[in-house]
Amino acid sequence: MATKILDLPEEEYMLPGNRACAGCSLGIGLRHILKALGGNCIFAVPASCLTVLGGMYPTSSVRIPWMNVVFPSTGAAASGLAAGLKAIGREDITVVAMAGDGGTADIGIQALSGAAERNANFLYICYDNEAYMNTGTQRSGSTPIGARTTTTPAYGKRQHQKDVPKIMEAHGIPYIATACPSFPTDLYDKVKKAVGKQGTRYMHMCAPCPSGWQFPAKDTVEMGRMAVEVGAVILYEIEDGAFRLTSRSKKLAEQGGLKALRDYIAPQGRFKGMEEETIDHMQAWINRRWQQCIRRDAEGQA
Ligand SMILES: Cc1ncc(C[n+]2csc(CCOP(=O)(O)OP(=O)(O)O)c2C)c(N)n1
Ligand code: SF4
Ligand SMILES: [Mg+2]
Repeated sequence: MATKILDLPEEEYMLPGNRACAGCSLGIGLRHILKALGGNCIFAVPASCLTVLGGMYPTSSVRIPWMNVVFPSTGAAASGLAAGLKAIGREDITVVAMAGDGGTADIGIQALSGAAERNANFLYICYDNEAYMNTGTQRSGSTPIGARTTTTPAYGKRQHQKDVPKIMEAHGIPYIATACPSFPTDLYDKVKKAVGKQGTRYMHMCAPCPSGWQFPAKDTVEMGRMAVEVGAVILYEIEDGAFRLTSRSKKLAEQGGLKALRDYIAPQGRFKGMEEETIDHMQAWINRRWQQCIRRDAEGQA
């Protein structure tokens, strides 16, 4: 049964205060991920906004063991941690690799793919703020079409996002899920489920970024909600090959479909001046993915 907000554990593994920007969704996401892990974990984190949030030695904003690793190495570093824990008989501790979209979709994909092919025993969480934010908002493989970044300044990015969960699915790993901090109990339940499994588990968490997406810091939760309601982010899980829509995405599928993409684009400065043709391309891309997901959800339940 799905967890309700009042059922979440009161124990906190994040300390008050961290170095992320005001309104960063990353802290909301990490807080619920750590609640689901119950503190029994070790993190491997490459260079990113998450490193900044975690704190600079000797200060830290989390109450868990945390290893900062080389940017392209996260999958390899987590594989090593898992092998080490196995050697000392401590497989009860969950190894969590947590990296940004640049560190996952582009620079870390080789180490991640190799680890997933070996079915190395860790949970990998990509938080997707849709650009290289920590170094000043450069485009990544996960930046959406039409978004302006410092490396796509004129017309915005010309390509669609790379579908990393789909790439991970091709590895035949036991668990894949998408999530968004604006739906914290869905995120919590998925991490809990992933922790109960062995082998490589992959989660892809949307991470609205007020600084890079250019919206007011107070609107972070609403921006994540809208991302799901227009279908820019679709909430699902694939458990041992079976696909299932979850949470708000499941409700949208049952109750009349997605909202208009323009409601999501208009409040974000990164999409300012986006050409009509590009909006149509993005809408068509979303519609195609949404129809695929609805079909797969129906098949998964047949
Ligand atoms: C090998 C290497 N290349 C580049 C960098 C510089 N660098 C540090 S953080 C970062 C951006 C990371 O982007 P992403 O993974 O999306 O995480 P975010 O900053 O968006 O949270 C880059 C390019 C580095 N530390 N190491
Ligand atoms: S740049 Fe974006 S993702 Fe990074 S800390 Fe700031 S709000 Fe968070
Ligand atoms: Mg990023």
